[in-house]
Amino acid sequence: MTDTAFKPRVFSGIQPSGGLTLGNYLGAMKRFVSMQAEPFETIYCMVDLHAITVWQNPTELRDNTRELCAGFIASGIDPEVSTLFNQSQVPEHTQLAWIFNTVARMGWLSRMTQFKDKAGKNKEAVSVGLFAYPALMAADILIYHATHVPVGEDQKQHLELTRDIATKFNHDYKVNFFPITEPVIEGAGTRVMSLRDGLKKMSKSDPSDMSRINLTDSPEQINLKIQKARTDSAGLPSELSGLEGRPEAINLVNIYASLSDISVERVLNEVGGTSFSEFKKTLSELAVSKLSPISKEMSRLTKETTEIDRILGRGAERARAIASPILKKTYEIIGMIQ
Ligand code: AQP
Repeated sequence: MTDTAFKPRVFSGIQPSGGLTLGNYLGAMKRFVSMQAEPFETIYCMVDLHAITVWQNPTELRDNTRELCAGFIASGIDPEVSTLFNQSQVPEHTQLAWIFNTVARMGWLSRMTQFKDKAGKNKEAVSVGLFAYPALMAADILIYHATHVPVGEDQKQHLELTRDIATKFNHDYKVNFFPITEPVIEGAGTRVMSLRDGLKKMSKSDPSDMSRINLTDSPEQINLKIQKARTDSAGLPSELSGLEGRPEAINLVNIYASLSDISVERVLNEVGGTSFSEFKKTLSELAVSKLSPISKEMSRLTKETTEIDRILGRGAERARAIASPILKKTYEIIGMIQ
């Protein structure tokens, strides 16, 4: 249930940790664009401080941040309407994160599956930042008193932790200061899977480039990746029940539904009975028609570095105007002399 004591405000972020994938686009970006309307105020961030929880080459980080900003705008985020900025220009994020490091419990963070997946067997060697990542994410959201956070399915657990941190802070200091944020995880695009393995998330860090569609891929590359996408030997069913236990088939149908803004049921209604090779051809055409204009615009804007930096600087000023009084009030609640 939405916390009605707070003004409807959307926050979400993406790491500038390498090229954007179709997963980022359908699970995040496309949905960010659709929330850019009344009653919401929208704040979107390039979370560069999250990206450095694993090693980033400085030149690439700078380029990736600008490319990501171009990707936001090319996908339809209007920097005049939404506040668009990079995290490290707004120090209030890390200031509140420190406070949340004292609110979150070790046990809570130890249960985060993303940490377990990323650290693997190497827990002793990963950065402290990778472990504390969800406390910074909670600060990113709550420093704006955001009420809604559109994310992909993979971020659900981090959002629950954000709610736990807000609840504990409000309880410990006997206030109703931080909203209990609502995750917005809806539609067919919230869990886009690898094109090579229907049980694995499509991810920018997957070693196989054939596993994902990048927003910078050419029409030929998109076409090739979809043609080579793993499928099973049965054809497409007309009913949802026919997709059970077929992760690769579900994935392609979900991608089609999300790209064309129709329900999975309607997709099956239209394509049920056809072969995968036919369906892949239609899906390729759809993907190219939706992604190519974004890709072209993104590559044009990426070269406009002065303009991108100006947009990010202006966005950071707007973000700080909201974040700064919330941080000041947080310090007051805690008992810090300012
Ligand atoms: N495959 C996906 N399906 C749906 N949504 C996805 N998102 C990411 N992958 C998928 C959503 O994109 C937003 C930003 O994610 P991120 O780049 O900040 O981090 P991530 O989730 O760790 O993405 P990657 O591609 O897997 O990055 P790496 O490989 O660097 O770890 C989030 O809302 C996420 O849910």
